[in-house]
Amino acid sequence: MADAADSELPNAWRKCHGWDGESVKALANRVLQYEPPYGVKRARILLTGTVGSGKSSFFNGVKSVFRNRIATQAMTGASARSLTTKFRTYEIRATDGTPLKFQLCDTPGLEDGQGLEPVDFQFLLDGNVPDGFQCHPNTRITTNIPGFVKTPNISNSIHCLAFVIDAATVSVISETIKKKLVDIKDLALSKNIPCLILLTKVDKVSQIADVDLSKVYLSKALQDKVKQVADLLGLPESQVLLVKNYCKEVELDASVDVLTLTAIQRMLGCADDYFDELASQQCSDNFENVQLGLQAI
Ligand SMILES: Nc1nc2c(ncn2[C@@H]2O[C@H](COP(=O)(O)OP(=O)(O)OP(=O)(O)O)[C@@H](O)[C@H]2O)c(=O)[nH]1
Ligand SMILES: [Mg+2]
Repeated sequence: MADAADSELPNAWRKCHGWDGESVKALANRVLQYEPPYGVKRARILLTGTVGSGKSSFFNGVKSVFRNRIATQAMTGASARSLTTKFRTYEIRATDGTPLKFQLCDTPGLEDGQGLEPVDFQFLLDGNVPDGFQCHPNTRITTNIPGFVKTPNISNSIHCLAFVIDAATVSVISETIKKKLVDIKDLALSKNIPCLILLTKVDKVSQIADVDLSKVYLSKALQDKVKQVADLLGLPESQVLLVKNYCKEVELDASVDVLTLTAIQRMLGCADDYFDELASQQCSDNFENVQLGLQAI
C-alpha cells in the first residue's frame, strides 16, 4: 500500500511504447539479441545502493522475464543489515539455456559506518574482485583478498554502474550514505563508466502505480521522486529509471516486466557508450595508456 499522497497528471512525463505482453516480447527480443560491440564477450553491470533497496530482487526480476516464471535465485528480504554479504556475478540464460550477453553483479548494501566503502569500488569497478567474494563489514577490499584478479581485462571490469535506490526511503538517506553514493559515482565517472539510477519500490510511494503500474509516468509523486533522486546523486533525470520488483506476486506481470526490461535496455546502451569511448580513446592514444585494452578480450 502506497503511503504518500499522489495525483494523476493529464499527460505522461515520460514516453512508453506499451504495457502488454507484446511490448514485453518486443523488449525482451531486443535484449536477447544484444551483442556488445568490438567483439567484447558481454556487458557487465554493477548494482549498488542502500540496504534493502531491491538490488537482489532486480536480478531475480530480470531472470524471471527470461525464464518465464518468478525466479528467486538471489536471496532477498528485509533486514537492518545487508542480506547480501557476497559480491556475486549473475549470468542470465534464455529459456533454451543460451547465456545472454550481459551479467549483473550484485553487492551488499551500503551501510552507515560499516560495510562497503567508496575505496572498495576501485577494485569492484576494475574487475579485481572474484565472483563469490565474501565481503566483511569492517574490512576493506585489498590486493590480498583471496582470488584477487591481478590483471583484469575488459571481460572482468564493469561497464555500467546502477545505483538502486528505494523510492520510499530516498528522503531519509543519511548524509554519510549520500556521501558514499556520490563518491562512488564520481569514482565511476572518473573511469568513464556510465551511471544510472534504478528507483525501486515505486508501488510504495505512488497510489496510482500501486493500483495500476502502467500509470507510473502519470504519477506526480513519482515525477517528484525522480527529480529528488537525480539531485541527490547529481545525475540527469533521464538517467533515473523506475522499477517495481516482484515481491508478493506469484505470476509474471507485463507492466513489471516492461519496467525491468526498459531498465536493462538503458543499461546495455550505457555499456555500449562505455565501449565506444574506450575504443575512441584507444585510437586517439594510439593504443597506449589504456588500462583495459579492448584487444585484451
Ligand atoms: N513493494 C516492493 N517491495 C520490494 C521491491 N523491491 C524489493 N522489495 C522488497 O524489499 C526487500 C529487500 O529487497 P532485496 O532485493 O533483498 O534488497 P537488496 O538491495 O538486495 O538488499 P541487501 O542485499 O540487504 O542490501 C524485500 O523484502 C523485497 O521483497 C519493490 O519494487 N516493491
Ligand atoms: Mg541483496
